Amino acid sequence: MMREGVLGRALERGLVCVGVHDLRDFSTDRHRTVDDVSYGGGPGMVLKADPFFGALSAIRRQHGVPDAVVLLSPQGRRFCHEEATKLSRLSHVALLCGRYEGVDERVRERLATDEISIGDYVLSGGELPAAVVVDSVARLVPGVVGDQRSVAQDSFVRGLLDHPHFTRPAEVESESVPEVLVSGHHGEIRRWRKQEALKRTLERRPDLLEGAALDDEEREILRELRNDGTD
Ligand code: 9D3
Repeated sequence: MMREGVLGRALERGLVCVGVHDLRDFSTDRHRTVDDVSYGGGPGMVLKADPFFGALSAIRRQHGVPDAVVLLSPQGRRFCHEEATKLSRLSHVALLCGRYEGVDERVRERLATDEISIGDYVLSGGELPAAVVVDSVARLVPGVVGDQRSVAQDSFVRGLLDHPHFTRPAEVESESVPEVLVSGHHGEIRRWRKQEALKRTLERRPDLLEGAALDDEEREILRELRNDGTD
């Protein structure tokens, strides 16, 4: 997955580097066991601490001490763009993935510097969340995304959802492109996009508006949208 697209090109160009380590390679028995029953009983297996300590030692030996060791877990704080930005400024981040019912608490206590969840839904392990973190962080590394304007315009940077996008042909299934976009009036186009972005954000993600950095025009449009019908 990571070898495709923007991240794939970044890996090829050496702008970012991702290493994957199999915990089983750091197990200490001939069955390559990485899990065990839970102290205190209960269903489900728990990932043993030892393979994590072994893996981290190998990583430190090969690449030096990481600047952050992030445990992906449902108990972590919610991953967000700001978090991605912080991680993108570090040169070496280790991501620890859990499986089964959980990870031995000593991993959290002794190895992790951060604990992150990607959202309130249950996955079967931390590997997909780790890939999500890698993708979002890599995009923020200078040079990875060709046009830095795309990065700057991203919804969660601005605190607004995107406006609608259209490309050719002008008509699809009898649906035509909004007139304003083909009018050539750049001022009107800018205002329309702001209005659509604000409309969507107000409807779908009003929580984002709390932290949004709005300009004067956007604040005025928002006032209009909120008053719609009342004056
Ligand atoms: C029964 C309690 N569950 C915890 C909420 C058990 C459990 C569910 C899923 C234990 C581990 C997992 C595996 N998930 C992850 O490791 C995980 C995860 C996720 O499931 N959702 C969102 N983000 C993440 S980051 C790591």
